[in-house]
Amino acid sequence: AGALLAAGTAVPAGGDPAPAASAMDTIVPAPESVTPNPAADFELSEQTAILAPGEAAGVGEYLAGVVRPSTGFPVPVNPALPGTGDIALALDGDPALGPEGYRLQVADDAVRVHATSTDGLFNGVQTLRQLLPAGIESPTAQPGPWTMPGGEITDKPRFGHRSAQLDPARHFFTVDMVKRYIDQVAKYKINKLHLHLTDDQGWRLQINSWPRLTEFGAQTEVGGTPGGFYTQQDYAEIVDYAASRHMTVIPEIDMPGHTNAALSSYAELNCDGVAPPPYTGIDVGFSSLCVNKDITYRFVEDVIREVAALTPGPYLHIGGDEAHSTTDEDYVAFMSKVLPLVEKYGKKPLGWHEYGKAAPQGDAVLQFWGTTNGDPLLTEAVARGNKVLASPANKSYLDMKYDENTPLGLQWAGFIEVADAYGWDPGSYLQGVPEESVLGVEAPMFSETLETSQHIEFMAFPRLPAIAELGWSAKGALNWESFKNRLATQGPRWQAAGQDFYRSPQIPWT
Ligand code: TNX
Repeated sequence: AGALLAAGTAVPAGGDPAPAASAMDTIVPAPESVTPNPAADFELSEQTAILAPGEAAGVGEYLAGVVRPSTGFPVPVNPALPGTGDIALALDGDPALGPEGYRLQVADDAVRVHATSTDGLFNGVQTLRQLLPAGIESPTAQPGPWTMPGGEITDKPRFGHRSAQLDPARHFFTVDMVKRYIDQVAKYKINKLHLHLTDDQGWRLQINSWPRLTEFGAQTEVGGTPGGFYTQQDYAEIVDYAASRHMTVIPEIDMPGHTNAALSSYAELNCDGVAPPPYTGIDVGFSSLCVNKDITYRFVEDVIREVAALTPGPYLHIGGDEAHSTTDEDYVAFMSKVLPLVEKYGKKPLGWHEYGKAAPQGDAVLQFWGTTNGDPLLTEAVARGNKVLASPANKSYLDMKYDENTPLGLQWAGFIEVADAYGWDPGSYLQGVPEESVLGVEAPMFSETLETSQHIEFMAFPRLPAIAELGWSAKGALNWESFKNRLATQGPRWQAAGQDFYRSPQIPWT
């Protein structure tokens, strides 16, 4: 593996860099099948319109929004008089490609995306934009020409669940920062956004029945700087924006641990009736809801009811991690009361894998965040019929440092360079968890050290695309040599978009 770590290895004997692969071969995540046809290049021009009839119109408008600023072309959607050289999005796809699959054809006279659903069209559009020159990502007009390589791509995901996580609890992120990240990760066909909304350092979602959670419990963050929170309207705006990027929000309310912000807001939630002060450090495992008080469950039910009502997606994440100050017996008693509440309000439970101790029912999902393989909680979960969301901390955690020189991040799960993030197979990595029990993959990013969008981008890119490829591409397509060369072509796209990223020495950046 040493040779893989050297930068710029793709240099043939003559000393010249290898010629850039045709753009058809540079897509991240790798599509299922790619058939280039160099005789059929397409040029997006002043005349190009987008034809997206009926329900496809929303994806058509989205694509127009991507290409108008950089090309400066009008790119009308569904004009009365179609021009020539159009891009057609049609809901006439092959059902064999599944609900998220698509077929993309680039010919000299037209580009066509076929899918059975608007999710599939949206995925096809993400591939389409990667076939255009990097300048297409710019917010301002750039010189063309806007040529796309001819050929055909058929594609569908390996796993239906491919999530990114943000932690606005440790450092608060504004609605605009969340939207910016949604747009950045949608490019890699991420389809779920996990929001870690509560922790010791802050409660970030307004709960009408318990207003002090945000009036008091949201005022600070790690380091003692002012925090912040999402009003219910802000949260709805995030949910809607995510939906417009074909992404489902999974809200996390962490319990019974990671609850100092709630405990400091309401004295009555504490076993001793005394509210602790707000916490602005980065320790974990010291706080717990009071398992033996009735008011705890009135609180939890009120919160679950309000969050469920605001959340169209099927899952509600109840945390459950690092409850080090709760005994196992109390933990199981607590979860046994809380899990039925999640179901009562129409949601499926998702939780960090420790909550397997409470033997949640079959439709519950365990999110594995460990670093050591062979956890019996996972084998027991599989036997009950639970699915597992794979986010091993030493592979998929975007808040780990890349190496000892990384200025941001933590290192409790080790350093994670791009090749480490990419170097595992979610279908076979977890001992005792067969591929059919794997729901998908997640790239979490806890924010003890992350405060700005630039910080988020530096940690997420280029590792998030690595995790996204593991979630999307067929097992047979996972290949580091291929990935690093394709990933290299993303750098100019991020630069054009004004987005930061880590210039990993493992990648032969173009
Ligand atoms: C562990 S991962 C935690 C979080 C921390 C994170 C930092 C998990 C379920 N819990 O509370 O923020 O490490 O990487």
